[in-house]
Amino acid sequence: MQVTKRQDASKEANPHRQSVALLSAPLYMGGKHRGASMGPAALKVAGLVERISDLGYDISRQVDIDVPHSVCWWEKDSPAKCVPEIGQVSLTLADEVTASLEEGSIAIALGGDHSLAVGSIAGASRFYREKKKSFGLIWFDAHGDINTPETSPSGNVHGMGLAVSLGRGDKRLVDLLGFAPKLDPSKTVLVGIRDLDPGERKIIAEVGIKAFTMSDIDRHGMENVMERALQIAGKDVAGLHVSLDIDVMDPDIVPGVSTPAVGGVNFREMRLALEMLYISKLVRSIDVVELNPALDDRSKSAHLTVELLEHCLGKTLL
Ligand SMILES: [Mn+2]
Repeated sequence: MQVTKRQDASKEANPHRQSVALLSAPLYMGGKHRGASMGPAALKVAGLVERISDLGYDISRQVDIDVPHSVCWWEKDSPAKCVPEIGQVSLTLADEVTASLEEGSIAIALGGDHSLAVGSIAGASRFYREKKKSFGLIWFDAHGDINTPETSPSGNVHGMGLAVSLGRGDKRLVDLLGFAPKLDPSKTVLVGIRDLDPGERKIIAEVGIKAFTMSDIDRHGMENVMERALQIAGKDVAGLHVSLDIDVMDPDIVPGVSTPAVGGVNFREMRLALEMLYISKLVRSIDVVELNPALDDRSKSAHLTVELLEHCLGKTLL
């Protein structure tokens, strides 16, 4: 696995400024659309690095994790696809996330499909575990991503990342870094779900995580939902991991995703949610996943995603 790094010397010049690590992991084997591998490049073309710098952050590291470009096949011994390849990328990403958190940077993992969360959450979990501290997770998604190889209709690992992180699924991913589970279910929250597989409903009930559906957002408003999400995931924690699957938003505004689901979050709701996360001062690591530039409309989704990420990092309207 090749990793290229560009260290930014400005951190030494401004030791008290907050820094951000940008970790590109162009995973595509977690789903059926190879275009997801172009996500990190499209976010950078849309001005991601410049916009984060303009907010006053130093970019402590930019890492491009090498993802194999051979197409993997179903294995006879597992209904989950491409597990060895995803596991290898996950290990590299986990190391980068842990190292970024150790140096005090906000770790931002740029996908790529949502199988990326297996590695990023593992890396974050190891960081808190070694410090004997706890952390919470807020996972924005149209889908549950809580399938196991047995319940998944497709075998696609991008629909299994939350289950893996909670200790369920293919052992090669569940046991990454030698410990499991990576998450405390009592501090794990799903927001925005509206498209679940039958097996996922059962698993959500069994593991006891909190799930806010689109109906909850419609009934109570995003502000209320996020207040409750922060009460759960942010209670007595040293930090929060935010896993943002951009398909949580409505495909009318974010068409560049592999698995669109109608009836999603609008731009103002998403901006509010991310502003509230910034105000909490708890966010230490972020995934931005499932942008598929091949399906986008003139980079509309990429630009909107960069704008939202800015709000998660402190951009204000006034
Ligand atoms: Mn997802």
